[in-house]
Amino acid sequence: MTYTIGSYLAERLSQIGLKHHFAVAGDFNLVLLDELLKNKKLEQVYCCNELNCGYSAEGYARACGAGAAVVTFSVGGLSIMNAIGGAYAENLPVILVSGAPNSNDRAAGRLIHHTLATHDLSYSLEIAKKLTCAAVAISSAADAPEQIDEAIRCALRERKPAYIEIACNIASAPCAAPGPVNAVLGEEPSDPATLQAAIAAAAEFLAGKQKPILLIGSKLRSAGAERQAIELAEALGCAVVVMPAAKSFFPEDHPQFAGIYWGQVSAPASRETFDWSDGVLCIGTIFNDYSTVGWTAMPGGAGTLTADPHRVQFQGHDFSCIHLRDFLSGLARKVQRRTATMVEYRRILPAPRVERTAAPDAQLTRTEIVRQVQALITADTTLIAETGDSWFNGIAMKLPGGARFEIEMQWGSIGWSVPAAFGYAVGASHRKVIALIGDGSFQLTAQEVAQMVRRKLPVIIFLINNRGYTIEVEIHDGPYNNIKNWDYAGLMQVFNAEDGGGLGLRAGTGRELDEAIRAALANAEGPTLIECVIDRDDCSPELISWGRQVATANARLPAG
Ligand code: TPU
Ligand code: MG
Repeated sequence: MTYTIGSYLAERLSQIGLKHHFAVAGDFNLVLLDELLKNKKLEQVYCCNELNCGYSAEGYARACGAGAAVVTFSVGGLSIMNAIGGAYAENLPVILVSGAPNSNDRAAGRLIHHTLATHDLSYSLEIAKKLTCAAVAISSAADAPEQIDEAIRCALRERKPAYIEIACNIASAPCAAPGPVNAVLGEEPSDPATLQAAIAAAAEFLAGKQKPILLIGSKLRSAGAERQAIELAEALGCAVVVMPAAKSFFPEDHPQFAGIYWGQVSAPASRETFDWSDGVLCIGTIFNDYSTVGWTAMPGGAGTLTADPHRVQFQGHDFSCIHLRDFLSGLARKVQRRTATMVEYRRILPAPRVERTAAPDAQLTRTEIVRQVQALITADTTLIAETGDSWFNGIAMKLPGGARFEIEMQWGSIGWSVPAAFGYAVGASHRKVIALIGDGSFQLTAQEVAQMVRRKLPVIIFLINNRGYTIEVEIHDGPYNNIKNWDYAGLMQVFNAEDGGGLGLRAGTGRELDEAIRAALANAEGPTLIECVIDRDDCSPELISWGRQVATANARLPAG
C-alpha cells in the first residue's frame, strides 16, 4: 500500500489504540477526511459543531486514553480551542487536526476565505502553540511523518493535546509508510539514581510520621499510576482521601477509602481525619481556588510531600525525571505500616445517613433525584457530572467497585458534559453512561444529543431544571443568573425527527422520576433525557457553603 499524509496519520491514530475520530467537515479538510476514511480500523464520527467535536474527543480520551478531532481551518480551529484548553487543563491527550489553505496560495500571498482577510495565516498555529504541548503545520510530504510522530509522541508522553495543521492540497500526497508504533509511544524511563534517591528520602520522611494520610488528585490517572497508588496505600495501611476531581481514581469500595476531601464540604469524617494527620502525601493533586474552597483548605508546609507525574518535592528535596508509578510502587516496598489515620477515620465516621424515600406524589427534590440516581449506579456505570450543583450531587454518590466518575473541574466550562458523554459513550460502548447536567449548562451544547440519537447510544441524561444558574446564584446573584426556560423533554422529538429512538421525559415528582428511569433502562434505541423539575432554591448545602467561600476569595481587594 502507498501511504499518503492522511493515511499515515490514520495509521498512527489506529496504532495508538483509537478506533474512532471525531470530525466536522469543511473545504480545507475534505480530502483529509477521505484519506482517514480509507482506514477501516478507524471510524469517523460526526459532531454538530467544532466545540462539541473537541469535547467529544476529550470525553473519548477519558474512556480510551487518547482522542482525535478533525476540523476545518480557523472557523473550526478557533471554535474548538475552548475544548482543547480543557484537554490541556485536564491532562487528556487530544490530537487536533486542522485542514489548512492550499500551500500555493500561502506562498503567493493571496487572501483566503475563513481567515481574518489579512495575509497572516499563522494565527491558528500560534494560538494552538499556547494550548497544546506540540503544534505543527505540515506543508511538505517529506517532513510529514516526522512532524506527525513528534506531535503524537508529545501528546501521549505529556498527556496534553497536540495540534497538526495540514494544507488541503497535500493531504493526499504520497509519503513514507509508518514504522513500528514504538516511535510514538516511546517514553524515557525514570532516571534510576534519581528514583532510588527519591524513594529513600520519601521513606525516611514517612518513617518520621506517626499519622500519615494519602491525598489523591486528578493527575494520578493521567500519570497511569492508579494501581501503584493502591500498592502504596496497602503497604502503609493508612487512610486515603480523594479530591473531587479525582473521584473514582482510587476505588471507593477499597477498605482504606476515607471519603472525598474538599475542605469544609468534605465527606463525613474525611476532613477531620485529614486535619488530624501529621504527614500528607499529595499524589497528583491540583490545588486551585475551587478545590481549596476559596483558599481555605490549602495543604502545604513541612508535613507535605508532593508527588506529581514526573516530580517529587518535600522538605528541601526536589526530584524530577521520574515516573509517579515507579516512585509509588518503589516506595510501597520501602515503608512500614502506619495505620493511625485509618483507625481514627473508622472511629469517628458517623453511621451512614439513610435518605428516606420521598412521598411519591410530592414535588420532586434534589435529594430524591440523588437517591434514585444512586440506586442506578452499578459496577459498569460511568457517571458524568457537569459544572453546577451537579458537581455536588455527583460527588455525593457512592460508587461501587468498577464504577467511574468524570468531572471537568479544573477547566469548568459549562456545556462540556453533553458532548463529553457522547464521546465517552462512543469509546466505551460496554459501559452505562449517566450524565447529570443543569439546565443552564445544557443550553450551551444541547444539539450533541442528536449525535447520541444518530448512533443509538443509550446514554441517560438527568437534566436538572432549576430555572437558572444556581451555582452562580450561590457565588453572586443578579438578573444574569435567570435563563429562558426550554421544553427540554420535548427537544428529543426535534432530535429524533423521522428516524430517532431517543426518549424525552419530564419528572416533577418522585413517582414520575421512578417511571422515567424504568423507561430509560428499557430504551436501548437511543438516549433518554429525563428533565427533573425542581424548585429554584433547592440546592445542596455543600454548594451554599462552598459558594460563600469562593465569593469571599473572589471579592478580595487588590493587594496594596
Ligand atoms: O447550578 P445549576 O445546577 O443551576 O447548573 P446550571 O443550570 O447548569 O448553571 C450553571 C451556571 C454556570 C455558569 C453560567 N456555572 N458556571 N458558569 C460560568 C461559565 C460561563 N461560561 C462557561 C463556558 N463556563 C462557565 N463555567
Ligand atoms: Mg440550573
